[in-house]
Amino acid sequence: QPEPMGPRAFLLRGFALPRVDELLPAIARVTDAAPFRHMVTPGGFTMSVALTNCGTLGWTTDRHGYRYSRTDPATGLPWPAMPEAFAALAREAAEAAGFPRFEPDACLINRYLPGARMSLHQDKNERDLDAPIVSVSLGMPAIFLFGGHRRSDKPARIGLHHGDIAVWGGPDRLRYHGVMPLSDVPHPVLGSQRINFTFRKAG
Ligand code: MD3
Ligand code: FE
Repeated sequence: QPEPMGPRAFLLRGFALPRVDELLPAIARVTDAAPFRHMVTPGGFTMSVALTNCGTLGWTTDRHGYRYSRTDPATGLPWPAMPEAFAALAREAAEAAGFPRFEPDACLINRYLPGARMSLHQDKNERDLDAPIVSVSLGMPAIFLFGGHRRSDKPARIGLHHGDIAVWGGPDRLRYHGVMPLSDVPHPVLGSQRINFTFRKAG
């Protein structure tokens, strides 16, 4: 029973809950090999969100710009492989939202501690803007800002909770979006953090 947020944007409340027990050890395997780190934006700001990646391509930023890279800039090694439990969940969620045959090659994992936020932005570093983006939220709740096609469009506020999956495609793929500063409402399993992972077809 997907909740529509836009013509091709859907919120699947609790869709990941049956998979959390597989997802958490898979996340731990990724972050053991490629730990969360705070990256610097081209504007010179250190992001409050810490991130890592798995899959063939990983999203990175530094003073020179945003890009997808096959290797972790911290080690020069390839990003950890995408766990099979991740890929399967992303395909199922995309299918439930009307995007069959989604084959993500990139998974960006964001970690929010209390106070961390993400300002309004568009995701447009991916080559194939026709493929959807699938995002999974775990841990503390967040207020997601879902805007329009201009930065000045007033965003809707949507609560994202542990286990929720959102899928964005078509005309909704390029909407401005962000996350309000996280309040500290510890989660019974994950404690004082929120983990969000987004699946994309980047290459
Ligand atoms: C809506 N992450 O990593 S995920 C990002 O919760 C990012 O960490 C947020 O925005 C987070 O780029 C939100 C949901 C998301 C991702 C891509 C979108 C929402 C989107 C693209 C278009 C519209
Ligand atoms: Fe984004």
